[in-house]
Amino acid sequence: MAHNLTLYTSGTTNGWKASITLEELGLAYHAQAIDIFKNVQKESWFLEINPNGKIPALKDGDQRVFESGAIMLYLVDRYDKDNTISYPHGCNEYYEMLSWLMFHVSGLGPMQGQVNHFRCFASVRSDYAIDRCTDEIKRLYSVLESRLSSHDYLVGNKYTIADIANFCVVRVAWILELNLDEFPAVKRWVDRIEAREAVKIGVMVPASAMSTDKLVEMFGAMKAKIDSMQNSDKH
Ligand SMILES: N[C@@H](CCC(=O)N[C@@H](CS)C(=O)NCC(=O)O)C(=O)O
Repeated sequence: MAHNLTLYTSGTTNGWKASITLEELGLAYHAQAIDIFKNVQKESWFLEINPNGKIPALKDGDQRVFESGAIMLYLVDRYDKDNTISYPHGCNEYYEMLSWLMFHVSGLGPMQGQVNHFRCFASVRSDYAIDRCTDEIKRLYSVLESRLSSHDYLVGNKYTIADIANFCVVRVAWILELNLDEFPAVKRWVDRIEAREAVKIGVMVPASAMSTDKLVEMFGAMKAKIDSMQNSDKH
């Protein structure tokens, strides 16, 4: 099928969901790096593509698609005719796949974003906020654990976009100091997905994406800064 794909992205969990999906489908695309630290995603030309002012965003010819979950669904609807990483519309597994995708986009993804914020980016230290979000994240990981302890993948026994979406945040659980040894089935699933060629390439998109070693260093420094602050919670 003819296409003209540009992915606007940076090397973050949400960006990886789109780049891994494109790589898994073997699609040719142009990756345009967006420097979110310079707020390029809030510029008017970008808001024409994603009115929500966040990466990732996709253009396919005249079609724009924003929100990582919508981008993944668009790509498999249009280009995964053999259902290599998806299920056909209407079957039971299709709705199971949607369920795990929504679990991610409305629960795990945003909650991990909140822990990241309070643990690394906040200008004050709030142990209450960190603990509250971390408890919820642990609960969500235990939901994944219970599913993956009896299945290799989240839906049926096939790797799909539901796995890609959830994997992209779980692979950086170390940012939150979550020990995946507490979730052994999740850990095996992360290792299984991390070993895929398309995943190895997708997590290094765009070309400016940082390696895991660099990310560990950067987040380590941010966490040390928060640790050095006094807890600001009022008692
Ligand atoms: N719900 C959005 C979240 C996207 C998102 O939060 N992107 C972050 C990078 S991971 C971003 O663009 N941050 C910069 C900003 O919020 O201005 C999605 O799933 O695509």
